[in-house]
Amino acid sequence: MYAQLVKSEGTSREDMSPEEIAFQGRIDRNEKIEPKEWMPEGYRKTLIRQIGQHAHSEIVGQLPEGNWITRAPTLERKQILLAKVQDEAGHGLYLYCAAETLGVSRDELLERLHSGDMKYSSIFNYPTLTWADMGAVGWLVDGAAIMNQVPLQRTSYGPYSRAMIRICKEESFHQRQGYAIMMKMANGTPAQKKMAQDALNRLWYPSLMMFGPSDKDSVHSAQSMAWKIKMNTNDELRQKFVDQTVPQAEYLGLTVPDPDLKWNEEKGGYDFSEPDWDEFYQVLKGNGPCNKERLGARVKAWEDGAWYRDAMVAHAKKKASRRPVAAE
Ligand code: FAQ
Repeated sequence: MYAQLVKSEGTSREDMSPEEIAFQGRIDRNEKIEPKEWMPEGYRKTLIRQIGQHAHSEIVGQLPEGNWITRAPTLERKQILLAKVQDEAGHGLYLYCAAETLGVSRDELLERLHSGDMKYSSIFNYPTLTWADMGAVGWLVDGAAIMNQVPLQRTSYGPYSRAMIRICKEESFHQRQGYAIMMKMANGTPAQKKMAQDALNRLWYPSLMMFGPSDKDSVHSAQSMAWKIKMNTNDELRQKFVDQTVPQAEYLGLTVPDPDLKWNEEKGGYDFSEPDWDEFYQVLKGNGPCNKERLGARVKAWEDGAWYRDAMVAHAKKKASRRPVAAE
């Protein structure tokens, strides 16, 4: 399996240095790699890319739901949504900390997000138009996030895998709160049920895109799986997500917007239509429905907070200069 994986990336065991071979041995034995230990430069860079993008996704991911905090239908729903959005901020912070252990600063990661050099998940470039979208985001988006993140609890980099353990616990609560909203809407008035169906129609394919391009087009999967930075391919996780979610949609009495969706007895899973990959790549290029708005909101928040960061640094410097020097 390993030889087959690295072949597609053009690296073979013969091209590896003794350190790289020893490192791969540790990965193959499921040992965790810790921050100060030797690692190949490519491993470090891939982790910074993936963990950094994951952190940015959690932070930008607050915006579509933040949009509904002031319009939640009841006080209870408002409290739950506030807690969920705050959790996403916390996830972003754990993940930035994990990335920092690889020698990149948080300022640099944010600078790269704001300049468009680093990505965040495509899903957050879609709008949340009705309250039912709060249900669909929790159910589908957090559901897809968990499907991807549960295996990442076993990822080879220690700080990332430990961050994932806590994050997954919170994401499970998020997924359930989303499904609870969908149950309420789907069993409510005909107008509410229609809103729930509309949210599913709009968010189904963008949720499938969260798993990344199909395996044949995934540029990083082979090497990332050899290094156990990724534990599954994009298509494997997408299939598992569809198999888990379709019965949940049926229970709600809603229809997945895919005329070709069909149970395949032989493979023990659903056959389903691929998302529109042209749309996916357009969103990645910055041309999705909300890319400009989302990035604009993050850049504005950064710029508006400059005075506060400056004040904190000035205060810390002043305090340090007043610290008494220890007597000789
Ligand atoms: N969006 O070769 P691959 C959440 C890029 S957390 C944007 O397959 P890879 C919580 C990819 O970066 C959601 N870009 O890449 C929440 C690469 O471009 P690059 C985030 C995407 O890394 C819920 C290129 O395409 N989760 O939702 C996407 O091996 C609710 C080629 O792709 C994570 O980040 C995409 N969907 O596999 C928050 C989990 N897919 O970098 C608020 C960790 C691919 O070369 C509310 N990440 N690209 O320029 C991963 O597992 C992987 O990075 C994948 C992509 C699976 C996302």
